[in-house]
Amino acid sequence: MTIIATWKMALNGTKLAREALLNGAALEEALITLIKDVEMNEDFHSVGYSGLPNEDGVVECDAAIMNGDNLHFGAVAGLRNIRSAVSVAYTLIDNEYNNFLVGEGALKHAKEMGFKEEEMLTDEAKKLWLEERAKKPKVYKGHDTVCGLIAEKGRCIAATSTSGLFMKKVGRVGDSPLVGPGLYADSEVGAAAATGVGEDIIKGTLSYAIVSLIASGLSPQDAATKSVMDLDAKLRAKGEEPRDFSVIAVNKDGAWGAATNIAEFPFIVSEDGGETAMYIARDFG
Ligand code: SD4
Repeated sequence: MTIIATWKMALNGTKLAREALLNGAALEEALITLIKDVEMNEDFHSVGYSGLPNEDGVVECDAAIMNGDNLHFGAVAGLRNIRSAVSVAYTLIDNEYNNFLVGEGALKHAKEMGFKEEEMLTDEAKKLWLEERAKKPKVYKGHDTVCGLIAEKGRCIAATSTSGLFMKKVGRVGDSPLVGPGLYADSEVGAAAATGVGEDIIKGTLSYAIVSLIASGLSPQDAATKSVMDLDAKLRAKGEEPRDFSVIAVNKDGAWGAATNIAEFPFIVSEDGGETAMYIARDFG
């Protein structure tokens, strides 16, 4: 059993997911436990409750979950007033249609499913928004998405959750809820997920690129490194300065990898059911 998740903020959630799996929980339940732990924590300003808001001061969340057994997925984008966007995404996963809901429709569905509407903007996040708004020009700050992958007994699943870029336009959607760029899982191969500037991650369909490379015979580490290097090089070749992107990957046997084009990308792993540990990827490695 391998669990891998992005950023230091996923440490506690990964521990909870590991315990859940060791106690016999389904993979989906364990992964949602991981993501939810970050969504609910008001100390983390880039995911769920207390996320940093859009330019109008409203928290809008994106999330998705994908089951590699049947390629089913559920996703929401621009979801307001609900603490756990990934839990809402999960309610859509086995639909034949309507797997991806946005904005008003996503909120309407969440309420129909019994989720409680709550204010997502904390006093601290509001203070940061007011400070940022007072500055000109507005800038996008570094912003971390929680992504988690689990591979166990021939099953691979992936999930993501984010409040997106601080000061984004109302309705802006990044890569995180998009199957292909933000996450991908295929139990015959492996799974991958990405964090960083969605506009660049989308250009490289990064998570699907990694899973395709694993399918062609690369290890998760080599696939992660190659996909990040290739996208970085491609953007430069086209005259663009690449923004930040980092990825995690796992194959169906539980081998894992991670890569980044920034100085340091911390991520969390629990391998073979063992204790969780933090690692740091650097320089595409
Ligand atoms: C987005 N990819 O909305 C997200 C933000 C993120 O690390 O992951 N930051 O573009």
